[in-house]
Amino acid sequence: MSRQTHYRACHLCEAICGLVIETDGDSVVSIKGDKNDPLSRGHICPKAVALQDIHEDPDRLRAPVKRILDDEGNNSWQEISWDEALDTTAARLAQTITAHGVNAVGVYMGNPAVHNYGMLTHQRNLFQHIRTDNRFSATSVDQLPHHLSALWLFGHKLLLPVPDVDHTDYFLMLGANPLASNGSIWTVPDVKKRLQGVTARGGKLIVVDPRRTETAGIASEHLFVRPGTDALFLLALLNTLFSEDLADARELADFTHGLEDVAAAIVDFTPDYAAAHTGIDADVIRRIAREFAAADSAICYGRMGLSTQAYGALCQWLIQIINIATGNLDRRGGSLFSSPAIDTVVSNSPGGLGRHHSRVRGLPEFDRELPVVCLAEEITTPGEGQIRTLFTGAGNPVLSTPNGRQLDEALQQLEFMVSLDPYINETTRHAHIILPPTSPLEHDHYDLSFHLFAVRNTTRFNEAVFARPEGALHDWEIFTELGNRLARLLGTTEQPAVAPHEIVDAGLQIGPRAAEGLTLEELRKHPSGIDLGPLTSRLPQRLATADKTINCHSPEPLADLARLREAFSQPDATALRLIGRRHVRSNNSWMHNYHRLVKGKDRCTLLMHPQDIERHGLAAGGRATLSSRVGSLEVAVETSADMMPGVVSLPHGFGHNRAGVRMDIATRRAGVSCNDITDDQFIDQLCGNAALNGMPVTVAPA
Ligand SMILES: Nc1nc2c(c(=O)[nH]1)N[C@H]1C(S)=C(S)[C@@H](COP(=O)(O)OP(=O)(O)OC[C@H]3O[C@@H](n4cnc5c(=O)[nH]c(N)nc54)[C@H](O)[C@@H]3O)O[C@H]1N2
Ligand SMILES: Nc1nc2c(c(=O)[nH]1)N[C@H]1C(S)=C(S)[C@@H](COP(=O)(O)OP(=O)(O)OC[C@H]3O[C@@H](n4cnc5c(=O)[nH]c(N)nc54)[C@H](O)[C@@H]3O)O[C@H]1N2
Ligand code: SF4
Ligand SMILES: [Mo]
Repeated sequence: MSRQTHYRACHLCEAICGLVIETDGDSVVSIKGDKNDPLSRGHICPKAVALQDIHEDPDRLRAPVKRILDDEGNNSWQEISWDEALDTTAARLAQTITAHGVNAVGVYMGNPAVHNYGMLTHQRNLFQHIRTDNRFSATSVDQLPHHLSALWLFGHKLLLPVPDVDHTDYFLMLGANPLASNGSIWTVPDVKKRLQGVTARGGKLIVVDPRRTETAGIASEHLFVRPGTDALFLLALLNTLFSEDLADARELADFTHGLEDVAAAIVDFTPDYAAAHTGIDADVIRRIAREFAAADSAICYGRMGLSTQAYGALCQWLIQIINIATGNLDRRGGSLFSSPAIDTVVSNSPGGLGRHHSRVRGLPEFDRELPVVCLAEEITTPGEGQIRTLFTGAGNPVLSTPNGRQLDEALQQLEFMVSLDPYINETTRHAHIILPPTSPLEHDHYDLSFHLFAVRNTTRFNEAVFARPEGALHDWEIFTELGNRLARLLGTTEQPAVAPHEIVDAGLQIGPRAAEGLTLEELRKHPSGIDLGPLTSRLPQRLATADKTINCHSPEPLADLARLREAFSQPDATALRLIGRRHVRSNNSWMHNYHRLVKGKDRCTLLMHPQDIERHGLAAGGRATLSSRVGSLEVAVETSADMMPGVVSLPHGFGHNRAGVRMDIATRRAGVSCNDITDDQFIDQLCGNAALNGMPVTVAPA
């Protein structure tokens, strides 16, 4: 019998659900939830089965390819050997570095890199030989503000408190839709049931969102908010807490200071002022502040809608200040720090802001990465430090970063581009060489990122489901092989090939839970995972600040209040603002090539309130031209009374109709790319993070 049962955590999103995968020879027979996983308890979503589809996808590259011009002058791709691919790439990188310096090499790393532990452990085997200032990643179209608030308040970019949903009495959620996303910076498999648990216990879930989302649909209360005004709402909550003497840091008071400075700095941000701009009634704001303060335990949590907007960093900082000022940080049922088996807080640098700036626009680095909104201009603007050669890994910035068309064009100007990616997509089609890794089922798996943000402490390691095909390389091996070839050309030091699982074994044995006998061998005996218990109070020991205190007087966000005051000194005359949306069957830009996930009705539509449809002379089901400063696109209009009037919603990650994309199913259901009209100049000025939400747009009948 060749039937086998395998255990594997799903790496497709942050929920890291345990799976039971039945195989027969080299085929997948079934993929089901693993009831014995102590974190996910058997939960899965419709994307889990796509692991099979990714593995079997005929469009997935199995060997390196190089781009050549065919007889008609069109691009075509030719399979080449690994030696040729790696030697050519190393030679081109070395040439650029020797002729123009390290900053002439740009690097962009995408989201799946964080879900693939070999990429995390081994990318430095390549990047340590490059050491360019021109590093970029999906962080700056995403969670950068979370890292900043963690750095400012807790002393380390990764010290992100986890909402203790299973024990809370009051959950105030802004700009997050976990029923579609399955949770983010909050590893919370089975989130629907957990959120329903809050209200079933008699607690409250309040959702603040310009769209009545799936999550709002199960909430006790939903509040429409005008996009980009949440900072005023959060400030008004804080203002009420201070002015009504409701602030009480409780157990945190012994090691927390600066709250009085915050109180003094925000006296003018009243509920009435917030109401005028947010669309949320002043009395409602006061009531929520009082309810939040009165609850035994409460959570304030905000995600993409709060971080990728013009005041993202300020919003994320205010959220933590609210949690601190009400003593809900580090409290059961509030937001707590996890106790993972491998502590990436210790193995990562704390992070820093503005230690160098981008060459063209002067935007600040964070954690040695520049905001990706300035990638295109760094490629197209001549001068010393201009990017001439680009490495992309597990990313698709043409679809995922603002003003994607501009980047699409800029990439054509590169002298050399190499992509570590299994697909020829909107971005990698510009590469000269594509290096495809093994499929997810062909490598082992440990989640190095998301246990840190999980609602329960657990740990699990899983072996590969299938043996890798002859000659195929894992992501981490490609990094190491390429890095060593480059080292030989540059005369730098080669790295030994230590496998990622060996690093995990060492991490477990020196980790904070080592006393519990955690070793790789032990984890192998428990392929469904090992339970390490609920979240517990960890302060002040867990703080990474020099004096082990929380100083709420953070200069950067406090200074940013002036920008906020200035922006809202006048009523907003913008008629329409654009926001995004996610769907449970989709995942950013790269999971549209699997029939099971994309079948059914078109999801790349512009949601509009019926009033707005009428006001702009459109028809539901008709087509509209959606425009911004940077361009326009044509899209089908879908009527939705769940939209706040004055706000339209379009998902990102579509637009697969660009020439040369080799993803058969995706191109047949191409959709349009929202980021063709999002603006590389519309950013959170404090940190350079993209403001993907709240962009001013216009619509007209197409
Ligand atoms: N199925 C699926 N799951 C995913 C992903 C996916 O693409 N598909 N992507 C993964 C990734 S990379 C991430 S980062 C997470 C994101 O996880 P979430 O942040 O939970 O997901 P979103 O659906 O983007 O939720 C953002 C919400 O913010 C709202 N919003 C927009 N602008 C504003 C505003 O100005 N104020 C307020 N209050 N709300 C606003 C939107 O309407 C939306 O409901 O999801 C992850 N999980
Ligand atoms: N307008 C708008 N734009 C957004 C967002 C939004 O809400 N609205 N969300 C933003 C967010 S939160 C994020 S995280 C970014 C995502 O932005 P990116 O990370 O740039 O884009 P993805 O769509 O995740 O593309 C992932 C790429 O990785 C490849 N890949 C998948 N698995 C692997 C692997 O194991 N190894 C390797 N080497 N490659 C792999 C895929 O083929 C694909 O090319 O998009 C952002 N863009
Ligand atoms: S919720 Fe996320 S981790 Fe769980 S099965 Fe779905 S995609 Fe995989
Ligand atoms: Mo993300």
